[in-house]
Amino acid sequence: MRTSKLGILVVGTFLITTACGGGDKSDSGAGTGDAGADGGGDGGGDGGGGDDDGGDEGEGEEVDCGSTAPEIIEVVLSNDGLQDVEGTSMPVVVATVFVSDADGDLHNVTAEIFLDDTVDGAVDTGFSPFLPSELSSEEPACSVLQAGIELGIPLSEALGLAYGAPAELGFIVTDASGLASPLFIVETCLPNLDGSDCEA
Ligand SMILES: [Ca+2]
Repeated sequence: MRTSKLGILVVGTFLITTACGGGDKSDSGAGTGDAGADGGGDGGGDGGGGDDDGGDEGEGEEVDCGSTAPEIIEVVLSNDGLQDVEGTSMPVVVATVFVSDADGDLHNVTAEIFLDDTVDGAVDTGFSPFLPSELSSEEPACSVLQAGIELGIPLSEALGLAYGAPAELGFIVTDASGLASPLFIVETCLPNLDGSDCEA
């Protein structure tokens, strides 16, 4: 799968994660959030290495949080100027992706980014020069209803981009159970090759 990618790595980090529904920090009377009662998610075996359930290498604990797909609420782009990416200087755009998911399984997410230089409200998701970015939060499984994810998008010259020209970026976030959000498209103008802002 995905062998045709150039394999540009997008560096992603969780900026914020919000548990306990309700958006802002209102006084959450119910649910103090210490997850005491959710039925043995992590199997309790703290006595030395009893890994007897074959083959799960830690990553990808199968926890069933629900079956809602995430939704991207907003994407904010900013020009990060010229950055050194694996030894090569190139313009980097930072995308901050705000996503929400009613079943709380944004504790592990995968973000995909697509790029299209035809500004027409559609972005082809059949190909991306960027590798999907997998992110894990520190929060307990099923507790992350909203997250802000920061993605550094390296605009390598090898991509043959039209620098300083209008473009569309498409984003898809996939939750811990593998459910993908609808494509979210942002119209932008790529920075110039020297990292300065597009003037269009
Ligand atoms: Ca979900």
